[in-house]
Amino acid sequence: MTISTLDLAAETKKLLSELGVEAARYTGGSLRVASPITGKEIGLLKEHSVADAKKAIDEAHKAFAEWRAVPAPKRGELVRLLGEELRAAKLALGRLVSIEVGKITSEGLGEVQEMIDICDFAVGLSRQLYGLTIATERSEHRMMESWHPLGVVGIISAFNFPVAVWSWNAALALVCGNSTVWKPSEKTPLTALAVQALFEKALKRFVAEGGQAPANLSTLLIGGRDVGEVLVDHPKVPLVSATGSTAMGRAVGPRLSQRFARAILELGGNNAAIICPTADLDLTLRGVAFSSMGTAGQRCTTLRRLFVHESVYDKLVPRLQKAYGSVTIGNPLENGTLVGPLIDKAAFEKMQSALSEAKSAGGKVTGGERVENGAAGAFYVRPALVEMPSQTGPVEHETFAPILYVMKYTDFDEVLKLHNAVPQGLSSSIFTNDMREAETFVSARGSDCGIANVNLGPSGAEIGGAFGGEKETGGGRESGSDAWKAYMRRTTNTINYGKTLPLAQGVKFDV
Ligand code: UN1
Repeated sequence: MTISTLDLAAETKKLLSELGVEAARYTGGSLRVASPITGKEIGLLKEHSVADAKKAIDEAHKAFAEWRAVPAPKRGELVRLLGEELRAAKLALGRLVSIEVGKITSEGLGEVQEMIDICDFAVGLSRQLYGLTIATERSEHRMMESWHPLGVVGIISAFNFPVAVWSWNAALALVCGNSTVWKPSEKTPLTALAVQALFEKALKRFVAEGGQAPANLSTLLIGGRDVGEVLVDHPKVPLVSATGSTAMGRAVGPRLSQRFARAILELGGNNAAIICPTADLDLTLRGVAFSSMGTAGQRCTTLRRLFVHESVYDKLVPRLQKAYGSVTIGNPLENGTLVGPLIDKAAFEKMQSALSEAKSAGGKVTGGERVENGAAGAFYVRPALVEMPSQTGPVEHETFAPILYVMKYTDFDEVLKLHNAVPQGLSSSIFTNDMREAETFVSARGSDCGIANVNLGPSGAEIGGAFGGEKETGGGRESGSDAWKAYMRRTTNTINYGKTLPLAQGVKFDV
């Protein structure tokens, strides 16, 4: 079937109904959603007002007051049920992600798998919210830390991982005893409606099984910037986790710190890979191809800068050019497609202007042109490989599109400096079989990013590790490891079980 004859509005309707969303939620509203696959409308959503957003936060705050009293392993049971709902809905939700974002089928399903994985992780965590017991200098005293629920957690997510990023935050926030209020991207609210319906289903089962859960534990706000701003400025929201551009983070960060609220910021990346003389070039080719062209270059972790040692440059770069020239671009719902559409026209225009800047800076561009396939409002492109004489101009910025800037290097220490010389610090990788290079790259004087990999690309992280980056990437950490601590407040408790009152530091104060 050609793209222009696909009826995605009908399929979206069918999927949403299967996922438990009523048609009234996505018809007759003012927020128009189009599928990037066809460029055609698939939903018209009703938007929440600023007043609705304030009310939702007040309600969420009441829910928090009850939920924090439920024992953490019981809270975990709700997240376990959410994981079960997601397992049962994986095919439908994965397909909806593909339709709304334009991801290829395996990536749409992979996004839902990422949600299931974080639910499993959070369930285990619900019995492991440990504090320390610390040696005290006073006799007959005990000192310990406790971790307590924090409050309403605001979640602002981007179009490119429209549901997984919610789950990284919500699964942890919920087992940690918080309520959540979610504002998804205006470009991808349909998948958010579906996830909300699945959450409500899990909640119903939880209550039917005798679980204690308040209403409004997890709520969804559909709307634009004004609604997001309510989350950012509201005194009853002690933590906002926001994923998006560095420009967004620059606006959100200071507003949160102004009122001493916490921020988890996941902002732009400008991720690089260094290809060393001993790299396994077959493996490198596959790692680079997936990281740079996968998801049509629209991951925060997408590979955007490639430094290739001069001794392997002429072996690797022609092979990469061949892969760029032959990769299957088109309908992401079809088997065999590897590169789907860009999210919209604005993304296409930004890509074109980055490419013309690169040309003016001396770049040699292969690919990057629009691939026409009869769908006027959809934007398919051939991924672009740009050989650059140096790291200048557009190479220093994140363009959310499949552009890979390739640069030749000679000296390892020099390339490490170049690697770290951009303002962003999300993800990074090195391809080498030289143990000194590999270890140096992951050492303190190596990559300055939050994620540093050896012999795999910078994208496609699993949920068990903490996810996030440094510098203009914002410093936040989500998902695995001890990222849960950001969703709780720590108290230090000292308990005197003796009959005297020794003071710390030997202070005497006898009255
Ligand atoms: C993002 O692009 O916002 O590591 C997140 C990855 C995915 C998550 C990306 N697991 O590429």
